[in-house]
Amino acid sequence: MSMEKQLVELESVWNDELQVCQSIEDLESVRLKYLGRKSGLIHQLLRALGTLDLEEKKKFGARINHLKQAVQEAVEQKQSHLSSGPSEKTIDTFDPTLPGKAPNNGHVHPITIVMNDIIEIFRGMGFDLATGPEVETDYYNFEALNIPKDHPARDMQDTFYLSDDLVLRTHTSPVQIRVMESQQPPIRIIAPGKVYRRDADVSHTPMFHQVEGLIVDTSITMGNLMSVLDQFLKEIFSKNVQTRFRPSYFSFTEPSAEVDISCVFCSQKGCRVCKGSGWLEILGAGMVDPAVFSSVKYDSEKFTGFAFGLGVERIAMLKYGINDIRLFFENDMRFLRQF
Ligand code: 2NL
Repeated sequence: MSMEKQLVELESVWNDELQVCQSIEDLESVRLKYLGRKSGLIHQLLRALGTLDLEEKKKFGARINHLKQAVQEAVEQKQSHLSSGPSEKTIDTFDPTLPGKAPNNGHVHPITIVMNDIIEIFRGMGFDLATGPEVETDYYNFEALNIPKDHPARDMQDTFYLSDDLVLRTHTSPVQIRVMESQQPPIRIIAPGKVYRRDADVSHTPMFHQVEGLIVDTSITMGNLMSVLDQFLKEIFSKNVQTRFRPSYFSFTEPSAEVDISCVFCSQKGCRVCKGSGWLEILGAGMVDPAVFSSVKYDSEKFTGFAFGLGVERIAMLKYGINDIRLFFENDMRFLRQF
């Protein structure tokens, strides 16, 4: 191609190429294409001058230098334009009326909600809160509660042993033993907290939450136990639920009872959840066994008391209609967001 043709071509396209640059990077590649030392198009033309005669050298040399200067100036101008503030494209497409990204708000875990509800109901009845260690000795977790060495509750299958003498507490009863050891009746406490058992399926997790309650005074009766638990269950579920007390056995209470509520899913017509019985088992309770009073050196001729224990996850599952306890601990936001 002749020098004339090449020059005309460059003169006609360089400015268009420069103007469409959107970024410093675009601009740099255009700059290299025209002004690059080794293979830039303008330097190629300058080198080609050597093959021309003197007249043409002068004529084209002046035009090429003129072009080079124009490109240099335009590149510098474009450069300062691109590096100062947002490009025209950004301004065109920025829409301040679009909604922003909403952050995830933190909120209270469903187990904490139900735990707080339970605590509030018992506080309303005059119970004080008591807490204690999650790592317990064999004595506080079992021995003081009249759970003998060969009792199935002590089985390695149910209990996390940390050593011969230390366990992860399997219930919050040891908290109540510690309170009774340190003060005389009257006692009216609830002991909420985490407990641990070697168990895992749709209704058991290795860690779960329990609330135990204890009243000790002169002349506490089974009637007191029944009225306190009846009132609690009506407050936590609905004033329409019925309660039922069935005889049971725990080594730390005598007599002992298992407490049921009328099924909250089928109003006692019989359904899958209550297995057609119309009743749901909800907690265990009883009159404190004299053997427990003797562990804490209370005079069981003078004092009587009642105690109960309930699982917070079980109550939350029944309140919210959840059929798999593990959902509480998977931290799937789609589940947790619903509460
Ligand atoms: C259950 C229900 C229960 C207790 C816990 C208790 C605590 C002391 C003395 C006597 Cl310090 N009893 N707690 C009583 C009855 C039931 O838990 O289903 N447990 C297996």
